[in-house]
This record gives sequence, structure tokens and C-alpha cells, in this order.
Amino acid sequence: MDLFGKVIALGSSPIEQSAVQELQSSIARPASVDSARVLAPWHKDSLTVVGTAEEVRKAHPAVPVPAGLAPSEYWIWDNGSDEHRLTVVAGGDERGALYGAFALLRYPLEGMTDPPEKLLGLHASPLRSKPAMPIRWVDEWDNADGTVTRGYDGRSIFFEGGKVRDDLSAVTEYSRLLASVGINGCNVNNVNDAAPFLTPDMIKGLARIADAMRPWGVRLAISVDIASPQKVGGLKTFDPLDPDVKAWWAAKVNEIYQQIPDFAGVTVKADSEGQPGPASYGRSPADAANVLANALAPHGGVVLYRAFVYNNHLDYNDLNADRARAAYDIFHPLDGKFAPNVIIQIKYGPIDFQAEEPVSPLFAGLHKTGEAMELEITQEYLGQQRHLVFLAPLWKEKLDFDLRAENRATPVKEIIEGKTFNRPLGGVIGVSCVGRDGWLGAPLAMANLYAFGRLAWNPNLSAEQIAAEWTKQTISANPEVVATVDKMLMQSWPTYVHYTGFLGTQTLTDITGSHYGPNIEASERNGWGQWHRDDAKGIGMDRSVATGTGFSGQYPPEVARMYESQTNTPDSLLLFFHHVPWTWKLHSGKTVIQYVYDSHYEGADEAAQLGNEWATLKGKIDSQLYEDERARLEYQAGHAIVWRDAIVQYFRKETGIPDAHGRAGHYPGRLEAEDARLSGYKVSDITPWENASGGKAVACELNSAQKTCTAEWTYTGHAGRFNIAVQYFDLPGGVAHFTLGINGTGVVSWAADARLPSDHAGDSSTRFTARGPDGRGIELKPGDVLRVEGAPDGKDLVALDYIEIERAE
Ligand code: GCW
Repeated sequence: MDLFGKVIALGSSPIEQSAVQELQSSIARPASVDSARVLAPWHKDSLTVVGTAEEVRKAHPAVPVPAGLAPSEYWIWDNGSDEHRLTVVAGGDERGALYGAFALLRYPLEGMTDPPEKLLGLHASPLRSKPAMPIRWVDEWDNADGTVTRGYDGRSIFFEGGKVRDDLSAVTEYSRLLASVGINGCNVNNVNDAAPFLTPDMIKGLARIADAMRPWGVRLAISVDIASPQKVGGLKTFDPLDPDVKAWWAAKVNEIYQQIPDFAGVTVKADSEGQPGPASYGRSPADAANVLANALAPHGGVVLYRAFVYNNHLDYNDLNADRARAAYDIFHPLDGKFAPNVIIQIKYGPIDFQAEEPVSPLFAGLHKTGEAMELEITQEYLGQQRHLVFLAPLWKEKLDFDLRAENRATPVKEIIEGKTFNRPLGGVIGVSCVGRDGWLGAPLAMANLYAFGRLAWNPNLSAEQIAAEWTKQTISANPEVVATVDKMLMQSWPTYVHYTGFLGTQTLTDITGSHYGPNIEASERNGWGQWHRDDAKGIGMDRSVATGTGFSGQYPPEVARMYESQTNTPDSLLLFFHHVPWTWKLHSGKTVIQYVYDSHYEGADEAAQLGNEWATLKGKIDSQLYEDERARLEYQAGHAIVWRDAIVQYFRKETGIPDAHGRAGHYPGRLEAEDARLSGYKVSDITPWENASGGKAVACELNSAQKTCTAEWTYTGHAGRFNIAVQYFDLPGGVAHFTLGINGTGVVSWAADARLPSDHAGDSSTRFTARGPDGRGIELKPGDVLRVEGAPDGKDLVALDYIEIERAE
């Protein structure tokens, strides 16, 4: 059955063919049953045409296509006839027609109501929309060897073994995904180590990637290493002002355009985290950006120069040192010095994609330069797709933030749209880092890629609306399902913030390693500048002008005044801007330390609640998706407890201030592995200590006669039904097996086969909860012997932290 009747393209471009293909295959989509219900009258003897406005005017002169459709804009109309329905998808250009086709597919689902007839109004009210900003790109951090930096789902879809892959079918599929939400550019390689991408062979390969993307209106961009003239070209220098260097770049760019005529441009990370840059020659970022911009300008290409430039060897003992200042200090003085086709790509916050940080003041600091906001779709600091975190609410907070530049309303979204300071070029970039095992590695994480595209198209959409659109198209249009999934998505970011960093300390993860589990001291006493400066008396970075680093003075006056004062700074950012005693009273009336306890207990409960919400969907959605996400949420709830306990026990020890509600440091029902009767297991100290309950754990050290290690405890509590949680470390390098037994009989066995980022305790700590065969708990009485038996495998030493006995509800 065709939803749209006969579908034809009016032009011959591959982009229009893609649009036709999408409309024709729409019935195969998961939500198509609902679409069919809504669109049923259309498929009788109807015709759908796709083309540019000009093509439509020529082929169907009676159709009232509006004049002046902008590039990428679409207009969708029908002739109102049930018998001979003509539907027109017209674009300001071919891309517009393609985006229109996807919008038409979304149309019945976007605002689906009961009865659905309400929506059938394309004749009276055609759909018309255009993107808010011209640059809507994803950046991938793929390396030539096929790895993906900060990617969490397998190897590169583009590269392998130093070359472009032969099979680029995944690139086609990815481009299709991108086009479906209006993304028009894709930078395919990591900003670090970009030199290998400018060799003649690689450029040939890149041209094949561009060919795969082109039918979907996605233009290829690459990251370049500013030292390429030397590294690739063999010149003695890469000084951007050297005439040979300029000539080298011009020739290289010509070589690229000969093979990729619609090449979008380049992204640059320079003088940052070990990457070479113009500073080596005393030149500025403007000097470096402009040499590339001049080479690209004749071809219509752009330079995305990243403002992520900072010194990662700061002196921790210098109370004035502040990484947050770097971007503004470096780029604000250069405003007006950049070529017109240079866009400064600014991470949303002044540090680095943290779960909570203020918006970068640099957005208000460039009035004569194009600006793009860099977001991160891959959840590097936000749970790496192993935790459910829907990012649209975080992004919206940044996009909607009113910086009050020139003391007027200047929301960040309007700055990057180019409206505020009248800049023709601007946009938003999402660091995506997809991999070939399944894009982002978790089905619900795809909502973030979707949300990114939708916000790039229209930053005024609400996070709730985007969540609902995505759920309807991807999971089910059943209103009950939509309401539940949306509630979960909307709650997920605040939940993650509640059990990780707090009040603007940033994520408090292992910042020099995996960026995944808790590691509070990892941010301190090193040159990286992600400090939170805690001690027994207080916590927070003083970034005020009066007594601190002066960072708050980089904001326009009204915002600067807010952040300058401890009392006016919102609680959520207090410790980003101020150093306060642990007993400082927040606006809520709570002390900082009590907030730490409360928010972490609440956060872990909220994480568990996500799982409970999902459980209500059983039988209402695809069963494989149900089970997959159920297991993920169970893992997340366990890891949220690891986070909670790490933060709570660390700061309780440091401050010596008890939890007013008596939870911190008291774990009723918890039996530590180090206190068990052990056979084969040896006790060891864990680093950092807060990553294990009581700072210790046990790992299996087998002698030759043994195959397994065991830990035993005698139960001394009341008789009743209980859930028994086993907290263990699922180490990489083997699949170990555990068995939980009672009085010598095995109750349940499971494999430690999770894919987790590292063998660090906080990264690998995992919880398995036994709930009994009927899910109603396990019977226990005083004197019962509980036993965990672990069979190690390879490097997985069945390491164990504790068991916890919780009354079954
Ligand atoms: O967040 C950090 C990442 C680096 C990354 C860098 C950047 C590509 O940990 O892996 O490098 O940001 O944005 O340049």
C-alpha cells in the first residue's frame, strides 16, 4: 500500500530521488500503522510530486507555490480533492524538497490527536518551514585507523586501517538519518591527529564518502591539522603567514574541490590539548583561520575554527588561573579580524561538555564574527549511552539563555542564528561519534541525534515536543507509551545531574581517563583546570571579579552582576562561580553539604524510578526494545548507587558533617565482601577509595586446585522476603560467572558480560539484583548462609564489593 499514491520527482537530481524513495517506502516505518490511519484517504488514486518551486511552477502552473522560498525551505500543499488528490512537496531548492518529504512523513505524527481528521488540512494550511541557521553539521571524531574517539558503539563507518572503507553503505544510511532532520553537513574525522586526511589517496577516499552523502543533501567537511604544510607537504614551516604555506593550502584546497565540488569546509583544533597551532609562530587564531578561509572562499567553503583553545598545564596553586576564561580571553580581542567565511565554533559551556556548566560568555563576545554552538550528541561526560540522558533540555537551557548583550534581549539561539549581530553565517554543530554496531549504542540515545537536528532547524521547539515527536515516530504513537517515554526522557538529565556532580562542580568524573564513573580528585591538583577546590571547610571556584579569577566579568553587565554575587547566582551554578563553606545556605534553605546528601539519594531513587516507568510499557511496545532498555535501566540504577555512594562517602569523610537524615555512611542490609568468610578471594584497597563501599573490595586469586572463589555471610536479620543485590566489578578481558546461593543451594547465576569503559572500580562497578523466581523476593531467616561464588575468566577476577539485602515490596 502506498501512503502517498504515486510519487514522482519533477527533476532528475539524486536528492529528489531520495525524497521519492522515502515517501514510497514510508509504509515500512514502525509508526506507519498510525500514519495509514491518518492518511488513509490519500492513497486512492492520488499523486504526490516532489520538486523545486521552479519545477513545480513549470509542471503544475495552477499550484499556488509561494514566491521566494529560501534554500532548504519547503512548502507542502494538496489540492483538497479526495478523488484525485495532488500533493505537492516543493523546495526552495532540491534539499528543501527532501526536507519537505521528511516533514510530510512526520506530519501526521507531530501533533497526532484523536480524531486524527483535525490534521488533514494541507490544502487550507500548507506546511511551510525553513531552517533557522545555515550551518547544521555533525562532527565525527573518527580516526584513520577505524577507532572513534569518544564513540561508544563500535568502529568507524568511514575508515579502517588508515583508509576509507570499501563498503560505505552505512554512510548512506547515516546520511539518510541526518537528512531526515535537516542536517546538511558532516565532518568525518577527529580534530586530533587530522594530518593523515590530506594525502592524495585519502582525498580520493573522501570523495567516495562525499558521493555517498550527496543524495541526502549532506556535504562533507573534514578536520585539518594546522601543521599539515609541514607534516604532509614537507615544507619547513607551517607559519600561516608564510607565502609557501599559503600557497600550499590554496593548492590543497583546489585538489579537494576538484574531486569534491560541494566540499563544505574544514574544522580546526589548534593550540589545544597538544595540537599544533599558530602560537608556535607567535601568530593568532585569526591568522591561521584566515589562511584557510582565503583558500576556501573561491569555492564557497567555510572554516569552523574551534574556540576550545586553552592551556592544559595551568598551575593549581594559582588562585587566579582559570581555564574557563581562556576562550573569551583569546577570541574576544580578535573580533573583526576573521575573514567572512570563518565561523568560531564554541562549546556550549566554558569548560567541556559538562553535565552542568554556564553558557560560554564568548557567544556575547563576538559581534563581527560568525558563531556556531558546539553540542555533544555522544554522551562523553553524561553516561556514555549506558545511562539514559536525553540532552534536549540541557541544550535548550543553553540555546534559550539570554546573555543580555548590549543590555537587550539576546538569547544565545538568536546569536548563533546570526540575527543578533547580523551575521550571515552561523549555526550549531553536534559531536556525534556514531559507530557501525548501531550508531550511538543505545536505542533511546537516538532521541539525542533527532533532537539535535530538530533544534538546529528550529531552536524554538520545546524539548517536550521533540521528545514526543521522536517517540511517536520511533517507538509507538500509543498515547500512554508516548506519555511514559516522554516523562522518562524529560527527567533523565536532571536525574543524572542529581547523582553525579552538584551545584556546578561539573561532572566529578575521572577527567584524565574514561570520563565515565566517579573520581572526585581526578579534577583537582593537575593542569587541566576542571577544578572544584574542595577541602574540609568549603568547596567551589571563586570566579568573581571582586575576589576571584574574574571570569564572571566576561559576561555582559546584567549577567555578570548575577554571577558576581553569591546570593544571586542560581544554586545550580553556585560552586562554578563561588567558593563557599559547606554550611552555606542555598536558596532552598538547605546547606550545601545537606544538598549533596539529599540530591544523591534522590538521584539514585529517580534512576530506579526510570526503570519502574519503563516496566509499565511491557507488552505495549516491541518486545526486543523493551527488554534491551529494561536491562540498560537496571544497570543504570545500579551505577547511580555507585555514584551516590562515592560522592556521599567522600564528602562526608572530608567534611565530618553528618547527614541530617542519617543515610550517609549507614547502609542497612549491606554486607561487605571484605567482612565475609572468604575462600580464594583476597581483600584489596580500591583507588580511588570512594569507588568501593568502605574503600575495599575482594578479587579472586585462585590456587591451582580451585576453579571458583567464594564469599559467605550468615544472615542475622528478620525473617521475610528480600531482594538480594550483588555489587561487583565487571572487569574487561573476560566473561566471569557468578552464582548466588543460600544454604548451599544455587539461587541464580549470571554472566559478567557488560561492555564498560575501563577496569577502574568506578567504571566497572555493576549491580545484579536477585528477586526470586516469581519476582517477589527470596525467603530468608536468621542463620541462613548467603554465598557468592565467582568463576573468573581471563582478566575478569569476579571482584566483589558487597551484597545488599533489601525487603521485597
Ligand atoms: O572533551 C574533550 C575530549 C577529547 C576531545 C576534546 C575536544 C577530540 O575528551 O577527546 O578531543 O574534548 O573537544 O577537542
